[in-house]
Amino acid sequence: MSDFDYDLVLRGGTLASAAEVFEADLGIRDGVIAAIGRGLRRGREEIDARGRIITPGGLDSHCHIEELGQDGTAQEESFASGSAAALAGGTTSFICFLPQWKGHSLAASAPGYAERARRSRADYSFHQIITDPTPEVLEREVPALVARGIRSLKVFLTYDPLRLTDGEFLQVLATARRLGAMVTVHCENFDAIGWRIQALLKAGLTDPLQHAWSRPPVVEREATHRAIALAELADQPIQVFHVSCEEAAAEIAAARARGVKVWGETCPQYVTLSHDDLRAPDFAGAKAVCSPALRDRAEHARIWRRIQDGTLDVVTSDHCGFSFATAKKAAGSSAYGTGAAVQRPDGTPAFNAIPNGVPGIETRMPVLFSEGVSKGRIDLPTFVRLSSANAAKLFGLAGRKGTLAPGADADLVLWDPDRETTITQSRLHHAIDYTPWEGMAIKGWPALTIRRGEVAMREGEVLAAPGSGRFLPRGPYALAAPSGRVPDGFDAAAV
Ligand code: DUC
Ligand code: ZN
Ligand code: ZN
Repeated sequence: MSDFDYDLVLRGGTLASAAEVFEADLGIRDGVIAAIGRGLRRGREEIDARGRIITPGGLDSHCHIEELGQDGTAQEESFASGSAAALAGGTTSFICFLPQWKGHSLAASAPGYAERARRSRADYSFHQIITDPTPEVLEREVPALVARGIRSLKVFLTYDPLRLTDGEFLQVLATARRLGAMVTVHCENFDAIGWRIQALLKAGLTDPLQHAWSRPPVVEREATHRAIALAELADQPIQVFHVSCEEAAAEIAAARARGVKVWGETCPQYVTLSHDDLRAPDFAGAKAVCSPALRDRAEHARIWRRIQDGTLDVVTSDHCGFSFATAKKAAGSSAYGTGAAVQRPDGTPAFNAIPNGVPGIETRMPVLFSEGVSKGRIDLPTFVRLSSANAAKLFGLAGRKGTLAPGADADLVLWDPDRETTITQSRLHHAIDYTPWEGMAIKGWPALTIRRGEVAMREGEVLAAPGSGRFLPRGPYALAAPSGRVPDGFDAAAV
């Protein structure tokens, strides 16, 4: 019999779960939470957590890491660097994307991608992107994938090499319904964006700001409405990715009021960055080019209201890093672009050739904590729901991730809630050469990150080794199940 009841005890911290905030000790054994209570017996190791807020480790359910392009390129952010950044910012697990290249089977797309992921220091799972839903893909490959524990699909309604037609989207929805998988959707109208881009280029309007002009809120609202309507028709639960504006959020709220199983995600960029960032001089606006586009500052308060009323109940990073010098400024090749490079007289690309995406896996939790909790917009349980617990429920990881309960993985963040600091590129661990939050004042910072019972980050130093993260297989779960309501009682997806 060991002298110790626990491998590690966090003593005297303030625990914040998705439901409540209370003071207690937390005991960890074999990588899982073994006990929560006052006056726990001794652990082999002890950490004095007085003055710290302890939350579940973050689950970032939307990030692009080391994606492989059809042209042989890999995104700069590797699994080793991206997961180091995740842990440094309090995120202990993430869900990234298995690509499908159009014209290829799932098996033939991005060969070796799942093996690359084994370099991760954080736990991980995948959403499978579907760009080419052939019968072989839908009837054979996707069921095999679900059997391996990859239980969510991602579809794009825009981007030329990625987008699906409405008919293809319906087929994906029907397949997911049969298999009990969640579908996530990038909602923007492809043709509307293309039409606006051509007109802007013709008018000689080529600055990064015009990226936002090419895809105003109505473009997102229309596609969100359509995605929800088609999901309702097929009776398939969906999550609308990266909601940037009230117009799209209102579509989600209206559908939920009708009982549709639709959820909304947003990202820190949509409550902190704006057109002002796209206007930055010396082409620096390119650093803030992402899709959906950043909106006017007035939109921030509307998105906060939709976070507060629960319409947008997951905050992810949509981390999609492209370095400024080598990719943004040089119109680096990426599926996340909207056109052939038109060079401007100074050699920089027109807005439509700037790869879309911002790096934010490390700053997601601190920005949300600071702007949300420290500024009084949300309470700690809401912070926990937004940063981990709701994503865990939505993607089949409830009970294991995003929770402070015996039996759950001991993924924890010890926050110093009073630490005032500044975000700056030099302190970040990602592989990208800038952060769009450079110079932002933050109150509240992760002092320690614990992943499955091990200290993975202490005061900015990442201790978890590449390869120590684990793949998270996901089984059937209630939120992904259809509602059972189909128009006229005729279940077209079942035929
Ligand atoms: N939006 C981005 O900005 N980047 C990656 C994909 C996306 O939808
Ligand atoms: Zn997207
Ligand atoms: Zn994305």
